Amino acid sequence: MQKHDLRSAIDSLKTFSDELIETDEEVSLDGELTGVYRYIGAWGTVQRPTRLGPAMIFNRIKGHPEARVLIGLLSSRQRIGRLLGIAPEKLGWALRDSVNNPIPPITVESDKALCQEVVHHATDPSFDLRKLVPTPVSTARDAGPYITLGMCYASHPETGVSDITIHRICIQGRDELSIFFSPGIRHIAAMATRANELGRPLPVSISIGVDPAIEIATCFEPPTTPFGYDELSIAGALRGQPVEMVKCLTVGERAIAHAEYVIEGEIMPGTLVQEDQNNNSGCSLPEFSGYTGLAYSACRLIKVKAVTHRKNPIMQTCMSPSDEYVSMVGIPNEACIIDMVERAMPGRLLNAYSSSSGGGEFMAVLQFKKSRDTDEGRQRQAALLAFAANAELKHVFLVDEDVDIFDANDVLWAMSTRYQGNVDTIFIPGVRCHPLDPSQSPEYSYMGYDRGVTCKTIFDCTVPFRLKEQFARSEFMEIDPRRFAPGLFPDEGKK
Ligand SMILES: [Mn+2]
Repeated sequence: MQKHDLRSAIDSLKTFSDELIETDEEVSLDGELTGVYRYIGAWGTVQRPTRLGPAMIFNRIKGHPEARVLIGLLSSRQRIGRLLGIAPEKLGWALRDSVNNPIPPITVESDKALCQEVVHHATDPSFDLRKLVPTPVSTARDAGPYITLGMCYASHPETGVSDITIHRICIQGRDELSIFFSPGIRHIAAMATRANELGRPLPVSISIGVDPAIEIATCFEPPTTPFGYDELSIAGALRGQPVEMVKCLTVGERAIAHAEYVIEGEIMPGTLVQEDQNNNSGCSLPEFSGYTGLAYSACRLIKVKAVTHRKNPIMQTCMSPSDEYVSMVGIPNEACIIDMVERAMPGRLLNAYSSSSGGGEFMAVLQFKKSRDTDEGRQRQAALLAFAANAELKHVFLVDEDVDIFDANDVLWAMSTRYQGNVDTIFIPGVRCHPLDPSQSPEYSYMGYDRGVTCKTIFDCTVPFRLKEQFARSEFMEIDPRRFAPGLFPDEGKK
């Protein structure tokens, strides 16, 4: 089934019995919706107990009679595979191919853009983001309602090159948003900085509720997608057709034409916002690390000019510590690692997994095949390349071809029987990584490192090539089990 927007993606999920549930029970956006979904299908680094489960649509939202809210669309690797028509274990490879064969977005006329079916201008005195966009507050400590799946699109004020990225966006007032740019390498941040130097606002569109190919492509980072690479071209390649965009009505930028909601606005020069200015909670929201982030004192301010949306819009949201974030960030990270290692040493890396345990960022499992004695040690070179591909990677686990990298038990089995701590651990201390891991802090390290500086570590759980024969797993007779238990294997093809 061809997916071109959120609704066609939802329809395609309805053809599976286990991927989507709906409820007509009224739900509050004030912590209740996320509290429910934690038990339904959040997974990832979310507080236990939680589970891997279906996506969920809430049909009745307290205070928002017109809207529905979808959560967890991408909160399962199997579901993403089904949405994109790709085997779940091959997603990293498919994304890597898409990066190398980009299809740029195109612009369609306004009358073909479903996102502009209904238009609200901020000049209208009754305009209020808090009423127009049903945005969850995920916990009582949050700074406010957060738009967690807003595709921010902006262009450089001088060169005109465009970029799309998901940022942490908090509703601050009737027509004001704060946007958090993590310090360093973010491309829209660089555009906003240049516009600020020129004393100009930077037009930005925030598209919410889009084709899932767009949501995953949006999460690519440099060096795989350097400054000037429009990540929407990756979505075009994944879909085999260009993403359709439309000119915004009130600012000089484009938005995703079939989005459920589009917020049009400008990142203002010379204005910084305290993220928790409305409640002084000191917190932002639960982050992918599984911990709540600190409120940032110097967010940029977006002055909103308009909200446009489809008729009966579907708000889409995610919980940052859920498997939705793991997949959206982790699968592009896998593509980056695969691309880097394949360029350097083709044919040896069998697969890569940015695991749930690390929130898709901190931990990767690399499956490496040693075929000759000169491959010994090359697996560690592959780990170094993985660190180069993803600056926020902290731990690399190296395993052999007979280990299931998606099964944490199997990876820890390899660590239990193919790893000696003093022989197979490689420390790379004092490298800048990610401040959202609380162990990457000056208080934690006796070395006195800055926040976000860490010891990157390689855990080499591969068998030394010369000892390979001594490490063969016990083999069982190869049998087709379906004859004996047909009900247990309904969907699996013959091996
Ligand atoms: Mn970029």
